[in-house]
Amino acid sequence: MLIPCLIALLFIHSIVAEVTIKPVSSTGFPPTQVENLLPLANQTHELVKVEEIVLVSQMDNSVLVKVQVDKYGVAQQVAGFQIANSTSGLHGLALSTKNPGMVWLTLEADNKLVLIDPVAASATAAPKVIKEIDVPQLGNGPHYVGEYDTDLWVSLKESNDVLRINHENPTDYNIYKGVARPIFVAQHPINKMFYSSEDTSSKLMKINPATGETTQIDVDASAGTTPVGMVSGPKGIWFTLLGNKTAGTGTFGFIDQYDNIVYHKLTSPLGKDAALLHLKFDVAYETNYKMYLLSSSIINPKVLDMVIKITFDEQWTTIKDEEVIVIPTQQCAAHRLLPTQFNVFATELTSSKLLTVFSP
Ligand SMILES: *[C@@H]1O[C@H](CO)[C@@H](O)[C@H](O)[C@H]1NC(C)=O
Ligand SMILES: *[C@@H]1O[C@H](CO)[C@@H](O)[C@H](O)[C@H]1NC(C)=O
Ligand SMILES: CC(=O)N[C@H]1CO[C@H](CO)[C@@H](O)[C@@H]1O
Repeated sequence: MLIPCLIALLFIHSIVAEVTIKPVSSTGFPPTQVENLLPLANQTHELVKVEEIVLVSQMDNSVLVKVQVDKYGVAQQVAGFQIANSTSGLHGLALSTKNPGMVWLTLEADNKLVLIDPVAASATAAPKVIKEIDVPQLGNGPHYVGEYDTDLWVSLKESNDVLRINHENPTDYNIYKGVARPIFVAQHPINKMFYSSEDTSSKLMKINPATGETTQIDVDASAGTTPVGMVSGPKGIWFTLLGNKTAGTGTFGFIDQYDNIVYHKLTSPLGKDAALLHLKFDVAYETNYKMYLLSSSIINPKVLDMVIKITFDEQWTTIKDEEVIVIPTQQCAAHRLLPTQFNVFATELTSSKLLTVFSP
């Protein structure tokens, strides 16, 4: 008699239950982070995206990783390819605009610039070499590469120079002498001059390609030290200050068309001491005024590895919002950023991971 009695009780109970359950939409959730594991390497550096493939350079073993990703940057398939020898020092990656879909690489130890077809239709298909350009004599250590019409601009990290070389006619080139050590090169959107961040001397080099004149500009020591990340952006050149081995200053700079520099200091509790290594503007920055900054433990193991999303006012003069996203794997020496329409990627130098941050 007990069992039918219990069933009857349960039945009655479920009829009168007031707890309701229904699906919810995921909008309004905080950003989700997924760390995609890459083939193990000691140094995972730069990245570009071609169609559904993210290409990632691993420098210590000169491996190019192809990561096929979904809309939010979550890996579906991963394959690594030896580029030249394990000692060739694959580092810089840049999309070609003259050859759409093709990608420039730097082989820092082999002193070569290489144009490849990444064969983006398949993650597992090996990339193909289209063109090789030797860095001219006395130049050494091609690090960053960027394509500007028929020219490549390249930082030469070992010889402390910046190289301009015509990729259609490599006998047409200039080497501009800098100081230790040119990392990035970027063209000013208004005055059209080229600038380079020289990290260990805490200077910025300005190059006038028409006259060949170069100028060294000091970073204001009261703002911070060690300029690294540098990109062309709204109204000028934007660059980050990494700080020193013991402190970050959460500061990045803006260079206007007359070389006036404005420093912006983050104010959020985690942002104010960030060690800013790299920066990128959102793909829709012209309408949403957003940029991303990367804080990295690369020279100071005590700082947090973070992606920091900044929103400016419409004049790009005042920071209106700072959103700090702490990277799950700390001490990863976070290295480069790449925003897309649906996510932002970051490479983790020492942990062989490609982070994606997105809002589902
Ligand atoms: C990383 O470097 C160490 C020391 O040089 C080496 O023993 C190890 O094999 C490297 N690991 C990878 C995955 O390349
Ligand atoms: C490192 O940077 C901080 C902040 O700018 C500064 O106070 C400190 O003196 C610097 N340390 C060294 C060793 O230069
Ligand atoms: C030093 C060394 O191992 N060199 C080799 C690098 O790779 C090329 C082919 O990509 C070989 O021809 C070299 O012998």
